[in-house]
Amino acid sequence: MPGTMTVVIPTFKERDNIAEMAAALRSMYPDFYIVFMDDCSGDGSAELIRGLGDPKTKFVERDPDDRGLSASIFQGIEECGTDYFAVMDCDFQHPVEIIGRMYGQLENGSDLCIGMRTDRFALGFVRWAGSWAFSIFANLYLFCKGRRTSRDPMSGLFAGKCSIYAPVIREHSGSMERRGWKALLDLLKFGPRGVKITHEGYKFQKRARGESHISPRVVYYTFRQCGVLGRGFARVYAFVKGIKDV
Ligand SMILES: Nc1nc2c(ncn2[C@@H]2O[C@H](COP(=O)(O)OP(=O)(O)OP(=O)(O)O)[C@@H](O)[C@H]2O)c(=O)[nH]1
Ligand SMILES: [Mg+2]
Repeated sequence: MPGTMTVVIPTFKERDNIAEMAAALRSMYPDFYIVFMDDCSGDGSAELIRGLGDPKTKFVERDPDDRGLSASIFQGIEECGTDYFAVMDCDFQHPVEIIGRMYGQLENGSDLCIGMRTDRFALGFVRWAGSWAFSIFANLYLFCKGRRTSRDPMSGLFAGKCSIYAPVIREHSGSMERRGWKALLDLLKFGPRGVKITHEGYKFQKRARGESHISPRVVYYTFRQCGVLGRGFARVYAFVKGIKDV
């Protein structure tokens, strides 16, 4: 896949959103590649996408032994083969228009462009507070490690240069939290320090259709990404919530 951008979309049981997402991206970005990285949904999403007959839109059924939201994203970035990648959710919480703005930033010399949520409070107090606290904790960890921080290190919307981040994933895959949800945090943690990072603000929407897959495990895996202290918190959290590490 030469040139331009691949939009990498991790999916799990997104049948109600997936065809509309493919259509929205295609009408706005005729030249971009789209790849849905699916974790054994078995809900008919594959047939919907293959039925479109669009040679630039792929549906990848992932290895059931390597399941995980971050693992799906890492595989998508490693395999896409275009100059740039963008990662976004399939439930329309991320506005499709922002992909073009992030592409513009990469074309203007940015190495990593992070979608920054400007209205996290819209998701309710508990998730706002959790996201805020995790962002501070993660940035402190990145800072202490001498890594680049971000105004939204918990974001699931970001774009970057494959030539920089595909090798980072290849080299550090074994140390990354592949079953976790915060792929960006691992890219900041293991990525080079001297890169140009930019941010694009956006309003976080409510999920369009279908059900959220968020669970206490997200908190557990995110803690595990934040060093010795984070892993300690993860153990306590897992004990309190009765989470067994599988
Ligand atoms: N490949 C893969 N994708 C997943 C997995 N879990 C969730 N996803 C996808 O990741 C994206 C984000 O998941 P959501 O369930 O929307 O989680 P969220 O946006 O953090 O939470 P909400 O705000 O409640 O929607 C969606 O496109 C999901 O389909 C998984 O285990 N594997
Ligand atoms: Mg969502």
